[in-house]
Amino acid sequence: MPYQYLNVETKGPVGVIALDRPDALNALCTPLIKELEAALAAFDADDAVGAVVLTGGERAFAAGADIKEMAGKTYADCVRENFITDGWEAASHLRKPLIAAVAGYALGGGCELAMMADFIIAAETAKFGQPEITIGVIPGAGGTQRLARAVGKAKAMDMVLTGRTIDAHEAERIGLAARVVPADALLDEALAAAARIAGMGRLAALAAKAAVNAAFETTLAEGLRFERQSFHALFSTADQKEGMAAFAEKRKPAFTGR
Ligand code: DAK
Repeated sequence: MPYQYLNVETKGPVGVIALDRPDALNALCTPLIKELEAALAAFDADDAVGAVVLTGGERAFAAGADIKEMAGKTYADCVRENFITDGWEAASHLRKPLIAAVAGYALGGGCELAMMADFIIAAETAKFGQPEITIGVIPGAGGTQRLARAVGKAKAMDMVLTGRTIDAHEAERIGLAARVVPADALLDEALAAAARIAGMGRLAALAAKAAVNAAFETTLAEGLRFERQSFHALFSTADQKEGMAAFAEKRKPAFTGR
């Protein structure tokens, strides 16, 4: 499918989606979000893809939702049209592991989109922020919730109330980014991580993602129960037999995703 605002390709077992609206610093207009939803769904359904990388450009991962598109809306418009809700959660619903590779600005909806990924690899040039308060609103795509869970109340309040932007090293220090890498190594690092994940047993990777996500959605007791059941269930897979046999035989496992 041809995309206007995305570059989409596969590199081996990795699906790569690059936001491509450079004139507007990848501002996330409705048509872009619709395309993103379609591209993510296609990779989720593609058996040859084991993990997905979502990235932007050098100057911006995404500078937020499209302010010019939003500016004239009334409360009634937003409610009646369910404004910028459809499609926005697609990244958080992906079953396969998703890495956000962030260079430049990841602001507002851009930061929120990156946080929907399973982890963020940041270029040294990355700048994260939730500046919505500076334009008279608050984060609307999870910024008050996912950010607070990722970095805790103090840092989340600091960012959401002041709207200040943090750099890549602060993002890593506070737990928003998993790694910081030189800008010219960003895509290679993200692709290598995604390929490594895609090379694991597919069912184990899906289970691992679901189990970690459960930690943010359930009580500890329920999360531990979920983890235990998933762990036990993996003993019904060929990949568990293969992985453990390969370990004992001192060879690399040949996982089949079964
Ligand atoms: N929207 C529209 N256009 C944008 C944009 C944005 N968010 N960010 C940048 N642009 C455009 C600029 O208007 C400019 O376009 P032209 O004037 O050339 O036509 C072009 O990109 C280059 O930007 P600048 O000239 O401003 O470049 P600078 O280097 O001077 O500044 C900047 C870069 C990133 C600091 C600045 O552009 C900026 O402050 N941008 C806005 C950042 C921001 O406030 N972001 C938060 C937006 S609110 C929801 C889902 C999502 C959301 C809410 C609800 N639901 C599911 C309900 C999200 C809300 C938001 O993200």
